[in-house]
Amino acid sequence: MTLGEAMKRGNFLRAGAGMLAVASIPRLTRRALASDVVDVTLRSSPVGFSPGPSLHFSGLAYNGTIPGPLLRVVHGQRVRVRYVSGVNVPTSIHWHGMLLPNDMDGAAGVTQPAVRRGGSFVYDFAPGPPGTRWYHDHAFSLASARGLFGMFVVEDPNDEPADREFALVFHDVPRWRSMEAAMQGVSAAPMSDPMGSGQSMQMMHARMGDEVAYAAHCINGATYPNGKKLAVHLGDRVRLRLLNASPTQTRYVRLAGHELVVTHADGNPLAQALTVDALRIGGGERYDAFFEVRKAGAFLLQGISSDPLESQQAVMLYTEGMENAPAQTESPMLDGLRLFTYEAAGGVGAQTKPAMEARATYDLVLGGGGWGSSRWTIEGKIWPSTPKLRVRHGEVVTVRFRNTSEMDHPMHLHGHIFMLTEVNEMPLLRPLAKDGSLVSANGTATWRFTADSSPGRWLLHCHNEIHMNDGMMTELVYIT
Ligand SMILES: [Cu+2]
Repeated sequence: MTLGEAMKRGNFLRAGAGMLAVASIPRLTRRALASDVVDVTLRSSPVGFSPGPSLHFSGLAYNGTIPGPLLRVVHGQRVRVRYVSGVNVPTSIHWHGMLLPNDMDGAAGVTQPAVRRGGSFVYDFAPGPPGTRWYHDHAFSLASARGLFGMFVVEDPNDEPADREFALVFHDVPRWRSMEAAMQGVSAAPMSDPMGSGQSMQMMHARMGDEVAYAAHCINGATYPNGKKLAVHLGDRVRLRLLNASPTQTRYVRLAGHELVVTHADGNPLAQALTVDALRIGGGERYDAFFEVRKAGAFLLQGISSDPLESQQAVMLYTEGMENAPAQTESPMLDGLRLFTYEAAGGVGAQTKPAMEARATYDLVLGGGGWGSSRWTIEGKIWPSTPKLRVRHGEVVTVRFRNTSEMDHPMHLHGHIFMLTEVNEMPLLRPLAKDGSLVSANGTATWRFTADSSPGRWLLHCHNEIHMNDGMMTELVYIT
């Protein structure tokens, strides 16, 4: 039986669902043919979600699991995903970070009608480019915040092999009342960034009103120590695929006792790998990081934040025989650590500064979000009144964001990979290929890309669910 046949017979999804509990990804055979079509059915339904004892929530799930099944193909294969809705809210599936035909993008009300309960939609495309991508609901009903998301790995046949590979989805369970309050700008939840992340106390107060409080922080559907422990061997070179699927929060992640070599940002290879102690992962972002198991023991891969519940967001790795050893942990502070930032990965240097973009095609001011305000704006407007970005096919487009608000915005562009060329007035020596980037509070960011995707309407929005639903969204429109 070929891999394609195995997948067609349904082993693909069973393997995917199993791997979520296990997190480990077995390597696929290389015999897969480019002509293979992987058939997948995703069914959404309400579920009781229990990431740990005495933690019970009502959520929405693809195929009964939160996160949804890990989808994995070899680059060159096609997928045909039949989505069937079993939930009462409008839904759709967006394939985040993929370059695909516009009508497959899954933006409800923009590229397709929303799918209603009992209805279905078939997504048929060749997943790419290779790398760590993901999929989630995109119908503006907050359904992704309730559990409709999963990782999608497009395996790159040219990647250097790892001894072991783990797919880890960081996700959070919001307190719904605080989510609703945040939509109105009157939430009392505090900011959760850890000490040393560069956010001042002053900002902590300024930001109150739009932060969301969380009832649980999870990795792959479980809180620590209820998740599956991950077995590694001394000397292993381990690849981590990390996704921050949080509706609103930036995640800081650290592996106790080890440094991480970051190789990919949003699934795309970095020009130069970066060795760090901790990663900063904005909402919707993915990072691939390698580490070498240098000593026997048990150690935690942990989310770091000032939220007291953040200790739930950890998973234990252990070498042979150390499964029940006390796990090594690290302090929840970032002070003095080498942190993955765009500036660190892309390099900033006064001497060899490349010329700043002479003139951006589009200058976009991000604003809004005052106390009691339910408006997050682009150029002072909220969706759908925001100014559209009109581009011609083949045109090189630069978009410069200036954030005048007190919160970071993880801005995301559908259907394109852009180069992040400037951050906070500093040009990057090695621009980063990404599909989203944090535009920091009162900071700037510049994207450059060629408008060579399939013609149509491509959304550009903040990936913070509150901000997107409160209006911080526009679109890129191809004109002829
Ligand atoms: Cu935002």
